[in-house]
Amino acid sequence: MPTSQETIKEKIGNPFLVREKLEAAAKEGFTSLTEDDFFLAKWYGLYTHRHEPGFFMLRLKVPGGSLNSAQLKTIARIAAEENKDFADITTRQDIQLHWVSGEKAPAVLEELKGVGITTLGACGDVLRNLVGCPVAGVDKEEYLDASPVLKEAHQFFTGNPEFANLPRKYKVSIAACRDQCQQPEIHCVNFVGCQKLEGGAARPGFDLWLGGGLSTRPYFAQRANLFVPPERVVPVLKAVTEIYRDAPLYRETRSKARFKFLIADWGIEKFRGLLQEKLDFPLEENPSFEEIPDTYKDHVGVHEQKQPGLFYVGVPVLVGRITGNQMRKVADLAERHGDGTIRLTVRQNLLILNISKEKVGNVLEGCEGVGLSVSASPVLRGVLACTGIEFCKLAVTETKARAREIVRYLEARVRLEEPLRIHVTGCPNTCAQSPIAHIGLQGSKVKAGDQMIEAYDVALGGQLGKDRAFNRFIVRKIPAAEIAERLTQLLLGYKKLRRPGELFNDFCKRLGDEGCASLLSGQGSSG
Ligand code: SRM
Ligand code: SF4
Repeated sequence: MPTSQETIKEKIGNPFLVREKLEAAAKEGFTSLTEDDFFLAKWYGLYTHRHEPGFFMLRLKVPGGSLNSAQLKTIARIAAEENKDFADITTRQDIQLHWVSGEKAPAVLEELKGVGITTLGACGDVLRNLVGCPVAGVDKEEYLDASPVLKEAHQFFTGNPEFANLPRKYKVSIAACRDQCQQPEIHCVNFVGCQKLEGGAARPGFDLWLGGGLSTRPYFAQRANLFVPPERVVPVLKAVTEIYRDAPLYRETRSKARFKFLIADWGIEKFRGLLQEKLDFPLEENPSFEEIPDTYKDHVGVHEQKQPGLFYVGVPVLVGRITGNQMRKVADLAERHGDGTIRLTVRQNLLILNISKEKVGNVLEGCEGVGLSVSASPVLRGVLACTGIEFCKLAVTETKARAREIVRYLEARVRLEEPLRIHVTGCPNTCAQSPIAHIGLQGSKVKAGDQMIEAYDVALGGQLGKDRAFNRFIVRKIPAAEIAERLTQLLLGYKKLRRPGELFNDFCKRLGDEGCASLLSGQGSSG
């Protein structure tokens, strides 16, 4: 029995074809569209707002987070003149605009298309924005520059009718840095940079990881023990995607339709067998791949590129929200002092690339001048927040404003040496990737008198790399108004009780859940 969403998709065949209908409907402000049409509008990156009928969120696809200054200026113009003068950088290196009015949506889409930005397949049951390393091509240590492969995969899948109707959203990363900053542990399919050692020679390529995902039932991706050379990434990804697309079981229950469940049910060995059957070249084993420890990788600050004399500047953007003026300034700095190249990161930040040594100061000063200081505190650098109740129909709580408040509160009270990942997510869908945070805050509600008020469940100890672990819920339903103070108590306790050099997660493990809960309640830091 197909789900109702499957029936809607089947009715139209190729959901990308809904565009004509959307354009006609947009002329009268989308009033003729039905709920089914709005479901399909997601294939164009268009979502209705939680509170304001007639206004939309528009998700712009930015493959590998790679933008140029002309594109950022266009986004800034739209944000400033058509919307409410801001945009959000997302955890998949995209940009979301809110307050896009129904009438203006077609013109906005045309304008974006004019500068080479698509929204096609930014949402919907398709391959979502391809996540990559934001310093691909300039990173001194990378195994190879994965940008051409990522671009090829983006071009192959975007708008491709063969892949317009997958069982569910489908997330892929392709990156070849040594830090694995694309977080291959958490996406459905991942091409992870490596080198294969063969008779004393090292061949750069990718290790294939399958079946990661977060939300209410998180899974880490598993290594398939397969080496994929760059020229075979797209054929392998195509075959993997066909297997998922054509598995009927995963269309029966929407909540079980994600790729992670298929891998968990079938196992890697069975999947490898099916993959080999689809390919006309032999798959290669990858026995020499070594997992890396969890390193903090946010690209913030000034870094030397592999190109002699050139630098990139990583700019933290608090909770990913950036104003039209800030976007214009960043675009302008990138143009004047670099070559116009800008990259977005999965940590909701941005980078300006290709700056010569003598211009670095100008870029830092220019950013500072619009409130984008590069020398941010560890909590500001490490915070992520999803959209939350401001616009999101699934939200239980506020997120971005609350995260800002937490950052300011902590900055004034706790001095941390190293960055800390605090991820604030407004419901159990975990769009801010809360299960992998050092401190994950998940929106919930709690009874206060005869009212239900906003609260957060607090989870501690998430990490990536070879000792990967999802964080554990330690205390549930802390009233929202108390959360900043409770976190302050936890972190002051950490500072006081930690052993020399002890990292936050190791400290939490040593203290145990009860000890952490006691610190969170403000009672445990005296010893
Ligand atoms: Fe998400 C749904 C925002 C990354 C798991 N997500 C939504 C929607 C579209 C709400 C809706 O369906 O009505 C949110 C948009 C509200 C709005 O108005 O802005 C939304 N998700 C986001 C973003 C913008 C959060 C952010 O502030 O960065 C991220 C956009 C990424 C992008 O550019 O494509 C975003 N969402 C994620 C991630 C993290 C990731 O991809 O690395 C996850 C967890 C990883 C995963 O998918 O396993 C995630 N979003 C979900 C889910 C739960 C899916 C599931 O399998 O259970 C939903 C709900 C759904 O799909 O039914 C959801
Ligand atoms: Fe919305 Fe929940 Fe995702 Fe936050 S985690 S954007 S509240 S669906």
